[in-house]
Amino acid sequence: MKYTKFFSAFSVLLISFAVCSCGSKTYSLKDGTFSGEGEGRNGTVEVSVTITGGKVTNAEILNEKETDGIADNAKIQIINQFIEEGNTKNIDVVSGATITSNALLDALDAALAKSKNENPIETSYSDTECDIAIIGAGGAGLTAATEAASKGAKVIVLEKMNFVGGNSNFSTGGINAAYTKEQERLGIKDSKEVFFNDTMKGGKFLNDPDLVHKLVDESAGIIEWLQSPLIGADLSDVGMFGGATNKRIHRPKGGSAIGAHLVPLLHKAALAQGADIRLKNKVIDIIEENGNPCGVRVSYAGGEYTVRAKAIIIATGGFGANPNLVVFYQAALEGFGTTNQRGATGDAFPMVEKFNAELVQMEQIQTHPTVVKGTGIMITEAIRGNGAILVNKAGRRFVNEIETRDIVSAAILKCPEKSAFIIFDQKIRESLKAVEDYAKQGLLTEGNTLREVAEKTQIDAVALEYTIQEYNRFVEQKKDGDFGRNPSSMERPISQGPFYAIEVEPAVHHTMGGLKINTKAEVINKSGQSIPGLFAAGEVTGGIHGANRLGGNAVADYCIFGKIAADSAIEYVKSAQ
Ligand code: MEZ
Repeated sequence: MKYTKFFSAFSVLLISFAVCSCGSKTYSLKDGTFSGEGEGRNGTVEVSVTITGGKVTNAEILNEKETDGIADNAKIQIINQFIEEGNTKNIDVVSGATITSNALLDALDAALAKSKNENPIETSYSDTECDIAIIGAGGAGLTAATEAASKGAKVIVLEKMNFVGGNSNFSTGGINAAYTKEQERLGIKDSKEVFFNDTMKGGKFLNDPDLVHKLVDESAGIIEWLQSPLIGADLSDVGMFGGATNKRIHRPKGGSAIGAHLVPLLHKAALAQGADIRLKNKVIDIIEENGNPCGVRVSYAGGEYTVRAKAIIIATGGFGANPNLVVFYQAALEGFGTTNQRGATGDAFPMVEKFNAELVQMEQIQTHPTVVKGTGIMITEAIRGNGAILVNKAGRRFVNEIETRDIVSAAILKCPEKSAFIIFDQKIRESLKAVEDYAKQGLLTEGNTLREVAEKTQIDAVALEYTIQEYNRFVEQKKDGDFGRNPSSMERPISQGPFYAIEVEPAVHHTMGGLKINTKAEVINKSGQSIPGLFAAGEVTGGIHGANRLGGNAVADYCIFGKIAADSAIEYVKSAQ
């Protein structure tokens, strides 16, 4: 009797435990329903996974706040594939929904891990050394990692989030560059001088002119570097953007979003060159020896460890997702939404206090004027550059739509609803592939006629029809009689249905202040000297954009100064040997 009981219990155990190989992890699965969590764009994603007979038989999302559209596709695709395959090994992130996909994969892995018989074999880290430690795997960090590793440096990249790319994942418009081969091929006349002047004017001349000269001088070269076989980017489409005199924003063919194109390429290139990229590894301190930086202290799920490094590059991004810090520096931004990913919290600033690092222009915080009301989803300026207009609820234009972001944002905030509508037609939609992502996310209000769009959005229909008629006349005359808009952004009338509207409002987009650097991307202290072995690039730095960044200059900034930071760090490492 005793033995019978033992054997039946044993056979149940045999049935309900099975071995599942999940990537590098090996699980023995136990029957039951297990929950797991991952961090998504808007908060925690919680899933449950049911194991029956040692196999995954069901998976469900219990809680999540991710946006609709592409995120929904990602959810359905990933859950279905997971149920089919029983693990996350071969599941790719869904393009355009990287953060949601990673959150879901993390949550599924966490649930699977709970059903395991033995601990999954997690990567564990211990004290180590390298030539260059890079803090942050956003655009600047990945660029620096690719450059440094391609030149033979031993590079470790520490990223606190569960995904690479940071805010660069969401960059849509493109990368500014002047006097490029692509402009020449397309017959666009531009010059470094005009690019410099546009950037300084856009920044209200608060920009550091040396840094702007560097940005402009290196811009054509960075396009070639990004297009080289090392990265393999497509930047063949050149468009018009706010505050620019000439068409100079470079983007993939057809005007698709640059972030979704460039981030995976940079990630792949950095890995191919041998950079060691560690996700969910948060730098909690920069350590010092004789008063100089000599490494970083890192915290991860398994504990803490130290990476001693000959040089350190700070590429932690801005602080647009830290409302307390935003309001501390700009009280007027209380209550504003943000386009930023959750990790953009300005973690580096307290870590560099002990080195007396200088912070500049922290109060210069940019709002992006066209962010879908109540979400953080930015609608690229490129759509206005390609011909869309802005109207208020009364159906009237109220600003030169491709003015700089500060001016357009202020004009929208003066509208009674503090929001406005982007209006465009089928031809403009077809001119910019990025719009298809908005359509997939269900962000477009569509009508066969302008009147239908007006009815659906409660815009004054008669006024809207008149506004569009007037605007189309301006397009024909190549002269905006109302607001003096640059004719290069008025190449398409709004005349071919279906017509579209998106309601938008300004939201925090780019924090232009940060660590003071020089043209070698060396971090400067309060006495004006460079801090030995400490470099910085991207949105964590301040001074390049002055009071207002031009659209397309963030990608230029992170690529150019990310690459410079890597080159300077390598030089420093060599000279210190
Ligand atoms: O540089 C940017 O912030 C940018 C290009 C944004 C956009 O409107 O697409």
